[in-house]
Amino acid sequence: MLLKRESDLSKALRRFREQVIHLTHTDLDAVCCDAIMRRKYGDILTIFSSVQHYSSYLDLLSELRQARDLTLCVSDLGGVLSAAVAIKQLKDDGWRVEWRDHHVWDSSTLDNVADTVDYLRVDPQLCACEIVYEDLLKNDPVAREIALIGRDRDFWINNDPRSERLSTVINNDHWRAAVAAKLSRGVFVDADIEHQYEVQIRRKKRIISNAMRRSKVYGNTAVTVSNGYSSDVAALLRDQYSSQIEIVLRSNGIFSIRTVAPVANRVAKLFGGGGHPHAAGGNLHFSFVDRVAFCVLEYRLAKVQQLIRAAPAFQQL
Ligand SMILES: [Mn+2]
Repeated sequence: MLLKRESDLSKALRRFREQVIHLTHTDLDAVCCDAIMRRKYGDILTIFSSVQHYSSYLDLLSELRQARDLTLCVSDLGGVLSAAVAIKQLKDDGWRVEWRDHHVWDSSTLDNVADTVDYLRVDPQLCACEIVYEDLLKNDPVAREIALIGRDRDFWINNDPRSERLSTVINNDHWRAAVAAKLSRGVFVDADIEHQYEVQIRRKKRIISNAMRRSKVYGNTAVTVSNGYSSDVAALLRDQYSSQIEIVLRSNGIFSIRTVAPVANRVAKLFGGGGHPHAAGGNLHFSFVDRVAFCVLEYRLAKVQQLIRAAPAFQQL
């Protein structure tokens, strides 16, 4: 079952007769987590969410007060302290809660969530789908292959051409769910996926070339705007400018940051975000006025300048 909007959640949950609800991220790692969960549990209710947004889904789930035999599996989402309150409510309502992740958690959140959930595993050495594979379907060769594809993309190894194809295809929830379902049946490529890949690749080329055209360099930092494909854009910026820090902004103020030094998650944390040492994301919370000003000022906007200055300051520590 695929959740389309937040408002659909209560309806979907009422209709849902099975047991496992999967709250996960939006990238290929998350889709691979979902595929392995489906392979293990059959029909599950999946919520794909951005890192910035997922605790609002936890709040919603906890407000619905569905006191029946349900298991919430969270994967590929870093812990935030606000999540612990909602999780506590779900636990009080009798839910089972399992959380598998590979982001860097701060220790107080880790302790707090560990005390609340039934099972927690956070291992930054693996990607999330490898943790799910190891925990749930260790002896299953298809699950292993799914996990390897997730790893190939998530750790930017890019040895397996299927991982680039699949991560290109899964740029909306419909395709995330479709690919997860296919992978769960051991289908890694088919005509449907190939066709969607061609469609997406044309769109991707257009978005990336716009992003490169709008890029600027400040010292070691390359910055641009792109509403999508931030990993690809960041990698291209580094290629083109030999930069140490790459910032990819969305027009709503959400940003991705990549750093050569292991400081990306620390910079992102200053702006309400988090992630990995070399790749993280946060939010500059553009107001309406900021958005308008950003169209004119672009990277000279004060909030953007703050971010551009924050990363090199960390790097010199
Ligand atoms: Mn991941």
